[in-house]
Amino acid sequence: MQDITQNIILALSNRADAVEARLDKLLPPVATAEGEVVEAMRYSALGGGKRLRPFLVMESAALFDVDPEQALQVAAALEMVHCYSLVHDDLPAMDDSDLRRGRTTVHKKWNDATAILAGDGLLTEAFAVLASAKSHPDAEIRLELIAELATAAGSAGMVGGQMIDLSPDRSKLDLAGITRLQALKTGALIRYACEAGAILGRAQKEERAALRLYAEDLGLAFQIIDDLLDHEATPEETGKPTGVDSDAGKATFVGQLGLEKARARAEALVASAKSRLDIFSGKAQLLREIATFVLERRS
Ligand code: GRG
Repeated sequence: MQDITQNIILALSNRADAVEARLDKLLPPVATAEGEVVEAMRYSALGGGKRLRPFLVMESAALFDVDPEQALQVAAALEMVHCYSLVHDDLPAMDDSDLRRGRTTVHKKWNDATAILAGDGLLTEAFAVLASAKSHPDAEIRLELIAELATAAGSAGMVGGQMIDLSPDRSKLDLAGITRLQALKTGALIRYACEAGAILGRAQKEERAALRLYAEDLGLAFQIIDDLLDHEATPEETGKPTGVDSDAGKATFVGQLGLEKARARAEALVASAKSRLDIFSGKAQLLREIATFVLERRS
């Protein structure tokens, strides 16, 4: 067991507060008839979540001394895409879940149509947030941020991974198949989070490659821990139903490797993730510590 320091808890909480305030500003309530969908968007985007992806954007950007305001804008856009994916994932046609971040899911609080529209709104408007000059004064950088997020969220990334996850052959996946599915479904946005910092900071090729490798190791470790929590944690801890994947007969890392080996694999991945950051020396300390947090998290 590795120790999570107070330092990382505090840093994560500070960044989360900044993201919350930025999302609140980006998604103001609307008093006219369409205001209901904005309420649903605000409900899903505000007041919850670890804000891990925004943290990764802000800390990878800090490696290159990027203006924190720019990093925050990109972090908020990415969190909007993540929140959209959670709202849609909870729908009856997908995971059919009543609980998310310890609260009633959007389709249960409103209805399916509103949840679909709230997700659509968050996804679409995330790109407007990136297109704003607040993300970066250089339009070429903004274009790269937009293009990379579209790829990470689309069929070559998260949407593709979700499709495989829902396919009838899902239960037959072997370890390589599960690894690929998760690299797309969960890994693509985590990778984007780290590369966004490199894009904002006009990083050297080898610096961006190091962040990509860090993100790939971290994303896989994150997913293995998610599988472990599905077995070991309570809904009170995770804020969502547990035992879901095992009950649905899905092939998971835990199912393939067993609890002990899955844990060992996640530990090895986190150690590898940290070693990818060697070229940044002391500047990457919080990125190393967040990797330990991912390993030890209970939610
Ligand atoms: C609907 C296109 C579409 C995709 C859905 C991300 C996703 C794909 C589904 C979420 C389901 C799930 C439990 C995935 C496992 C890993 C994961 C992404 C967990 C949720 O992310 P956290 O733990 O959540 O970072 P918080 O609430 O902390 O933001």
